[in-house]
Amino acid sequence: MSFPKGFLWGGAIAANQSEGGFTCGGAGESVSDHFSAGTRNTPRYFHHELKPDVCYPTQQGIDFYHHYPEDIALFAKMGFKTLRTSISWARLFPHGDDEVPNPEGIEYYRSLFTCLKENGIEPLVTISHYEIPLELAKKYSGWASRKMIDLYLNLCRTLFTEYDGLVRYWLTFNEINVLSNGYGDIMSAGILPEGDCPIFTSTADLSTRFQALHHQFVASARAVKLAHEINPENKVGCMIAATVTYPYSCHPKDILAAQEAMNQKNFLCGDVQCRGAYPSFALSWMKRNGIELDWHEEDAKILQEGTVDFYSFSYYMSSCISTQSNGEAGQGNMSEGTLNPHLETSAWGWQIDPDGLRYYLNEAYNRYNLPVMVVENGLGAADVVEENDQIHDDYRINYLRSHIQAMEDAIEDGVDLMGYTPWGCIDLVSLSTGEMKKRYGFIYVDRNNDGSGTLRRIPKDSFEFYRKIIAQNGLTPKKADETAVFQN
Ligand code: BGP
Repeated sequence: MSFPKGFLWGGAIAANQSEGGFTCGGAGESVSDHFSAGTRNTPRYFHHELKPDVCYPTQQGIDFYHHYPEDIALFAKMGFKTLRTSISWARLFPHGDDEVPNPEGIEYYRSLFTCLKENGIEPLVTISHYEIPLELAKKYSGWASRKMIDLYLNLCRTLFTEYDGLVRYWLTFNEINVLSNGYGDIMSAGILPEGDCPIFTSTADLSTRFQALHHQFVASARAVKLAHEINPENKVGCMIAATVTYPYSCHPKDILAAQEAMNQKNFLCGDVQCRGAYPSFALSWMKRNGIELDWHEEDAKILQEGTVDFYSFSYYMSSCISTQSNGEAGQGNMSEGTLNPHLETSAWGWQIDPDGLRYYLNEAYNRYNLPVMVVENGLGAADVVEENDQIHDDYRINYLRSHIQAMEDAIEDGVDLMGYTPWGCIDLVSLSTGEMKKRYGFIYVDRNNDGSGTLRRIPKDSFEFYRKIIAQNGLTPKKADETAVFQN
């Protein structure tokens, strides 16, 4: 069994981590433009006012804003069929609530999407990827306000009409479950803390956070409906951060804890977006926690009518849950838990688990019966540029190979998998740490944590590995001379 014909092989990036072009061409500021640089052990901060001596890596990213033709040419060389990228809302609507969009922003994305199409690459566009206009966060407290729904719909209408015929695949919100999981107040909801604080801080109370999530659900459902009305060919997906949680032991209490975590962390959002209603475990949990959502009369119908066309998710790692407090704590950007003694851990503390990908693909497909797409996956590692611009990233090749094998196995299990876009196909700024040093790419970008560097692009060994995978549509080598790279 191998990958279906027409499988969408590609890569993923996001505007806030790659684009740069801070305030260029009339763009406004995003909340993420105010995230300082951090490290694995020092948190990134949100600063209300920019400080002169602080590096804000989002503002420069990898300067994809100016380099995209060169970068797209490299993606085409690898044979990409799709590129997942996102738009910066503040580039299109500098204040977030402007009556008309910024023409320079509109033309920028038109050229970007046209360039992709000319290179035979289908754009897959995330409408909101940790990128909220700063003014909306300040003025309305972001998604805490219902007002955001109409503003988001205004953005969507602009996108669906301006880029009709250029873009067919859309994702409404990146990792929408970061709000239910308690990490997304600032970066996903734009609910700003009173003072400066680490970007993953949750300052909103539970009711405010779940109200913001509810607003995003309603906005997403309306966007799906609108996309279909404007062009029935449009395909719109949800995007969930797959938070694979295993029971640490066979103690029945651990099994129950893992089930609850899987429900709460993954299926709550997936059920609303794929099935069109809150699952009963979520309603019951909210009741127990005193959360009373402000529902408008039409919300239930909107959710029901705006279910997504496909289910997409990010997957990096798994973790365990224990009720017996006998394990060691794990790390991750948006998941934690107990360390799994059977797995290896990346240099940034994330546990590498290709079987977890197969497991989650089966869970998601069997639950929703919708086509599934893995829109983020990869290994963050520090690469070394050796003599003659050689970058031997066999650790990354091994990671990719094992996860591609897991996808092949899931297809054999019966999963309808439509595509794979590994994260950070070109090096970019890390979301959790703000570092450049934590690299995911097939293409190295000469840029350092402090913002220095020439921005030169250099293909790594994984570039050729992935080119071959795409050329032969999967792992199984078709020709004898293509086997070498598989024996690393
Ligand atoms: C996901 C985000 C991405 C990306 C990725 C890797 O949660 O959607 O934006 O950054 O994680 O995380 P990091 O950059 O922290 O290594």
